[in-house]
Amino acid sequence: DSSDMAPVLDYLEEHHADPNETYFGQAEGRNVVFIHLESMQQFLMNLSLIEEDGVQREVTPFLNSLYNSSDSYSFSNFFHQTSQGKTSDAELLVDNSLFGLPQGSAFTQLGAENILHSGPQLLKSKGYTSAVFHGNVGSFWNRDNVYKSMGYDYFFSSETSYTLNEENSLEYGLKDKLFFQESVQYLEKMEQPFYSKFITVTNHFPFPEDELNTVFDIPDTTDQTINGFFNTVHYADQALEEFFQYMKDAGLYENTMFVLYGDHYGISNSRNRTLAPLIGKNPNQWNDYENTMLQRVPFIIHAPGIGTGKIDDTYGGQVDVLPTVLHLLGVETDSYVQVGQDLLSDEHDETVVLRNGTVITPEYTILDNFVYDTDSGRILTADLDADTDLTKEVLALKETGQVQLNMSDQIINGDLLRFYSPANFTPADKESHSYLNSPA
Ligand code: GP9
Ligand code: MN
Repeated sequence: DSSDMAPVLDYLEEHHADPNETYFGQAEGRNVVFIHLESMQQFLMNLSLIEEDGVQREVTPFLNSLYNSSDSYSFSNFFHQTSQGKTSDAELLVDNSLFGLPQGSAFTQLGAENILHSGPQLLKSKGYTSAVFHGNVGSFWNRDNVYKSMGYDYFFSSETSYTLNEENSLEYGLKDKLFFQESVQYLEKMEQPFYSKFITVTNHFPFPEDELNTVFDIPDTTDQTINGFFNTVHYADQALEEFFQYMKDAGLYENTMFVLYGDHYGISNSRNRTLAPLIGKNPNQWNDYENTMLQRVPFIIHAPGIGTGKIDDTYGGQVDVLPTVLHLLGVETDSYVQVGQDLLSDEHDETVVLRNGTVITPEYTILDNFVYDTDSGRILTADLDADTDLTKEVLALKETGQVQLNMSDQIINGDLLRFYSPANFTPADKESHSYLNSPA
């Protein structure tokens, strides 16, 4: 009930990271374009492979150009925090600064009746309109219901805006290049500033070989899934480059802040040993520490013209995206219920918790009873019951992670946002959207 909200608010007051003056409001008034990069992992950044013709080529040349740009805040130690809800968990994390649930998908359990304080709804009072673009059926992951609670004004899906057929689509929807090409006409007509999200699909397991996609002479491992992955990743990178060109042609590029994130791993742990040599790792020294390190995903905020960009090695995760973005837009977050922290804040705590309870800091990687040195992978202890300075420190970090997860779970499970409303906030008007009449 409503009294459950008090401890959450106490936690948030203590946990809040104040914005850094240097970055606060740097992108004020800009459009925001989130790009949900299906199954993209951080090891792809600046990775080159030798193709069949013997020439060394970058797998993601366009993403790399964004990653290395002085107009980008790029993060090299950024982790996905998803679980069984996969894509939908990543969406929940990014739009709400709340975790998905330990089991199942929060999206499918949530309904249009839940109260959420999501990015699109919070920004309404700042004059933002909002939209999601996804070349698949709107009911997948219960999106058509949950987006109403999140306050999205428009949802462009295959029901409203894209015609799918055998040639133009794969298992999870419209191929990325066609998806971006068709989407810009709708984006152009939206009132500015807008908060929008593009959910890509082509780089999805099983990473199918396809006429349209065969563009990279794929590495020839014994695992077709890995080979295919590099192929669809490369295709997605080209699609992205085309999208940026459409944005320039539409005159929308300069005044937009692009927020790109990988949603979760594409290559599962059972395949990582085969992947290892391609990314400069030793397959014979493979363990859960190595698997955990591969849960890094790209996170790039690209704001044309800012010039103060950097590759930031701060440790963080998807739960930190919304406060980071809001602060760049010049929106204070101290009265909002967000369990993440601005990654650009000096007060940001570099204790990252994954949904399974694994904790990663710049110093320690804590997996069950094992503590590894994060840089080297050396085991520091295999016994958390031993009473040492190290175990005391590590247990406290584990607790920090657990509390963050618990707070988030309490908010979702108790629908606690019913009992608290930040200043200037009006809950989403769910009746006003059918999502069948998105602007054409
Ligand atoms: C489907 C797509 C796939 O609409 O977003 O999601 P995933 O399988 O990655 O959760
Ligand atoms: Mn996904």
